Amino acid sequence: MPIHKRPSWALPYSAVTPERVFLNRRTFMAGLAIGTAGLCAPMSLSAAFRPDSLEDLNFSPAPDFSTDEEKTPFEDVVRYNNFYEFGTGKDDPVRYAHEMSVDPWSVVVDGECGKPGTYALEDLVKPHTLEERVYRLRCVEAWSMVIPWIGIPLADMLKRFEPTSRAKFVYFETLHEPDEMRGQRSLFSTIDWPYREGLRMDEAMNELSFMAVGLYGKTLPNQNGAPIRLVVPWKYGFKSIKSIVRIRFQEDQPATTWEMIAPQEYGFYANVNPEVDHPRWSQKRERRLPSGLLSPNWVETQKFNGYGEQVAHLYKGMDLRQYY
Ligand SMILES: Nc1nc2c(c(=O)[nH]1)N[C@H]1C(S)=C(S)[C@@H](COP(=O)(O)O)O[C@H]1N2
Ligand SMILES: [Mo]
Repeated sequence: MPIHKRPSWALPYSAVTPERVFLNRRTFMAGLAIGTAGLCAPMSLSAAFRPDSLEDLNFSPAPDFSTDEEKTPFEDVVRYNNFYEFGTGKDDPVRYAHEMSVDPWSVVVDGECGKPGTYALEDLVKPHTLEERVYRLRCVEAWSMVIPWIGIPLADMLKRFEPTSRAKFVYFETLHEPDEMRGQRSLFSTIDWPYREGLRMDEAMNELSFMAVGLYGKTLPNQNGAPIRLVVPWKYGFKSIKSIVRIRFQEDQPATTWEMIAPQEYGFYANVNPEVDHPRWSQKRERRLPSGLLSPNWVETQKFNGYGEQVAHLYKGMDLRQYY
């Protein structure tokens, strides 16, 4: 049996035949699970997560958009996560995200645009060449990672939907599927599901905004937001919404999950900023993973997470203490 099989959109366009376009990933994965039952995942990874089930992607490196800082090891990127749909513990996503089925997957596009509709994942991704971008990810909780993402510039994807001049914001929504997402079944959850995020249109169209479908050369693990998630590297991690099922163009600023929960602590803009502390902790530095008790690996937090050259102009004349 094949060891590596690629989703249709991972192949060069010339290699995509009509049959392959509809290649059923779930059927393939089921076959793989039986075929490799005798192999073990590395002991350091949860039994529920099988990195061998991830599929290789074709991509070209985008060095102009990538940091050459040391990458956070794969094991940390896929084991230490925030994905409240599966629980609030850092290891809940790696343990439970396999309960979410990601194939087939489609995204509803609506609102102020010329090409609304329900798009199959393949149709969103196929027209684009995948890029690899190594970005810093800075969580509002003061830890950070350096992750090699694979995906598509968000602007390139959004332009295909032909946003109208009334589109001032773009809104994103995560899958709402309590049967598959145990955090959504929890009686203690403070989140009004689905998880929601949004960007101002000029932020969405900035060259750094990225729609990721993979990391470390493979399709996204479920715990990292499979099959498609946003990556906005100059903003706190909670803006980088996972497992997206809706994209809506709108005139008004959308309500977003963390702002809805605690507006005095988390704003709509959420730009990384060491000068504006969180009400309950400092944002001046961050633990760069891997980080342990004996070697926490503190580093200085940079304004706009070090991406000021590309994005500072978006906020000219705005008081970043007011618009946090
Ligand atoms: N749907 C959804 N998206 C989400 C979250 C979440 O709980 N649910 N957590 C966010 C937060 S707080 C962070 S720091 C990043 C973490 O991404 P990672 O687990 O891939 O490192 O995902 C963001 N996207
Ligand atoms: Mo975060």
